[in-house]
Amino acid sequence: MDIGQCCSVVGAACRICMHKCCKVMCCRKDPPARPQYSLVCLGLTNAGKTTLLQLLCGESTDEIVPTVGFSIKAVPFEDAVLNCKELGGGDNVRPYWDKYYDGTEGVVFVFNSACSEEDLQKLSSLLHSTLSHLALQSRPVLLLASYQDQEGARTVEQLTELMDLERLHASHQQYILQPCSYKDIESARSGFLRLIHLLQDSGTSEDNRI
Ligand SMILES: Nc1nc2c(ncn2[C@@H]2O[C@H](COP(=O)(O)OP(=O)(O)O)[C@@H](O)[C@H]2O)c(=O)[nH]1
Ligand SMILES: [Mg+2]
Repeated sequence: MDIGQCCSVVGAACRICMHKCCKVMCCRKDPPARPQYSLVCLGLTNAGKTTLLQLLCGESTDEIVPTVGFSIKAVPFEDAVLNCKELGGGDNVRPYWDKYYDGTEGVVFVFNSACSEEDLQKLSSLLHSTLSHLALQSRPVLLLASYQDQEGARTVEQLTELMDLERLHASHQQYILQPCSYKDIESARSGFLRLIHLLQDSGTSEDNRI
């Protein structure tokens, strides 16, 4: 084989290789789109909302400052991305919560499950009055009973009774009651996964894929 023939064989081999590489690159599929859902994350100041959302995102909680107004966090899960709008929980902010309900597909309500009896009664009233709003009535709800690391934290059975949660069933509101704490973030995560199933069943996010 002379030099000319040798060059044309090498050239042909290169062309075949390039063709194969291009084919592999063009046919590589994007990862499947994950639906995203818009949630409001509610609860009193110091309930642990920011802490839980940051831990779920794998972020440090060393420098958490009180949430002023609201903040939005995209929390990624395997099957969905939850855009959580955390609203400040102070007395001066709660009257304006309903201004932020537009487009809400689900609700996360975080509370201190080790609080005093009196505070729990107040929390219960706040929960029921909040969920009776027209924009939230038919939305699935995740109740995160946080502070389970504290002495006196209530169980699911105690909270169901003390917070009169059967009323939610009676009004056909789907809810999940999930005990957790900042030391047990996996429990919080499993609550969110159950919420994602409810959101998928309600099928609201079809046009919302990312
Ligand atoms: N013991 C305990 N403390 C918590 C828990 N979650 C949050 N905290 C603490 O409560 C304080 C307020 O938390 P933060 O996330 O800012 O509450 P937010 O106002 O609801 O956003 C912080 O000092 C947190 O470290 C928990 O599950 N157990
Ligand atoms: Mg906060």
